[in-house]
Amino acid sequence: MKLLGSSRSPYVQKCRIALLEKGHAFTYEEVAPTHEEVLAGNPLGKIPTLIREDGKGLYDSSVIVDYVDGYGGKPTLIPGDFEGRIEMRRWEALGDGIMDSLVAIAHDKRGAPEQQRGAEYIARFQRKVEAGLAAMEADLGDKPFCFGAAFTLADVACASALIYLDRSMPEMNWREKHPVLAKHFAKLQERPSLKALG
Ligand SMILES: N[C@@H](CCC(=O)N[C@@H](CS)C(=O)NCC(=O)O)C(=O)O
Repeated sequence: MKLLGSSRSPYVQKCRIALLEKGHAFTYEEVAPTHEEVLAGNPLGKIPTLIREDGKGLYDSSVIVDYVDGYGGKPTLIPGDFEGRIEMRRWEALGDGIMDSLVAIAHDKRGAPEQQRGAEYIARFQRKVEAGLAAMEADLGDKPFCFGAAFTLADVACASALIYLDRSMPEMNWREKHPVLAKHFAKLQERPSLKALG
């Protein structure tokens, strides 16, 4: 299978972590959302787009992670039981929501001055990031992983959000306020999948 995307996109990094953790053979191509292969595989013209072995295109990151997990191999990212699956999806929504807020902030800051929506707009999304991190910190508690006793999609979601947070808002200094999360992230960063992202 082939993953199309850019390492600047947190949703792409999320899929790369899932693929690397599962150990599936895949190629990765750095392309823009406007690339013809993306448009051929995804009518919405977005990255990440996954091209399956049979040529079918898959999107978005949530569906790609589901596919990658169901394709076989270990670790199991999405537990089969109802409560476990719902918890996974909630963690994923939390991670995606933090990334969505950071993307909104980054887009606004990059825009032309006359298009920028200003301090109150940025502060609104910053509050979502803060609240999302606080929820992650509380949910993690004293557990060895975000959900249960093993690495799952919850940890993929947590890691991809924190990688992008460090990249897009290094000035935020979130580790002081969220020491439990900081410790867990440091542990996740030692995993070969995260190291392989470069
Ligand atoms: N919810 C989607 C978000 C994907 C997304 O917004 N990707 C951005 C890059 S970070 C993109 O391709 N934007 C191009 C566009 O919307 O035209 C996912 O989880 O895959």
